[in-house]
Amino acid sequence: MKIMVIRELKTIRKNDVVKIVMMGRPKVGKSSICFFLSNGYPPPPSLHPTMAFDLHSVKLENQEIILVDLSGQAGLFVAEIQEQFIKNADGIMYVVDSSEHDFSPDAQYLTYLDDVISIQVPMVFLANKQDQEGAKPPYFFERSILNTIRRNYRIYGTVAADPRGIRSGENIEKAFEWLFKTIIKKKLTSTIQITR
Ligand SMILES: Nc1nc2c(ncn2[C@@H]2O[C@H](COP(=O)(O)OP(=O)(O)OP(=O)(O)O)[C@@H](O)[C@H]2O)c(=O)[nH]1
Ligand SMILES: [Mg+2]
Repeated sequence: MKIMVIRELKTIRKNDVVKIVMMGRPKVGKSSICFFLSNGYPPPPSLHPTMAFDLHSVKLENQEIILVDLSGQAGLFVAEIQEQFIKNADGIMYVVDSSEHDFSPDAQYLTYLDDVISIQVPMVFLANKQDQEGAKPPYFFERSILNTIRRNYRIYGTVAADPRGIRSGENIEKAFEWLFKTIIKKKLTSTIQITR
């Protein structure tokens, strides 16, 4: 019996663009996170709200990754093109503003995700704006809106753009790396061929 892993690994690394979709309500920090990941430093405070979507390219371990930054304005009523991005995603980054009070729209959003995209697709949940007063810690989300999630997920408390410039970038790369590695591992296991 021969397990053809190495050849498959090379194939994945060379040809497959990994597609990650950023989701969440308006102004939670999705574009700031994309900016940080593509540039390595925080964005200027004057970021404009995203219209429909933006695409960013990031390289990690020689692998090209496309970040699809969806506008939060549409909420659950995403246009067809946005839904196509969601359906074709290899991984999801879901972002919340941890200092908000009501997260029921996010719970609704996550249920919608379960309807649209296979639960095999991993998700990283970013409890962003941890620098703000009253920000809920990651375990708050674990106990409230994430306790029914069946997909493989991790949660990170993050700071994309601290106005004081002290904590900007906190946990962003760590969260991204977890998602990337989980996607690659999943791609590998689904392409492993066993021959006799
Ligand atoms: N205090 C604080 N502010 C942040 C953080 N991340 C982003 N912001 C600010 O939040 C505002 C909105 O950020 P965006 O990145 O544009 O949010 P978005 O989710 O892309 O918003 P839409 O495109 O409208 O969906 C900006 O003023 C950012 O500077 C953070 O971690 N802490
Ligand atoms: Mg945006």
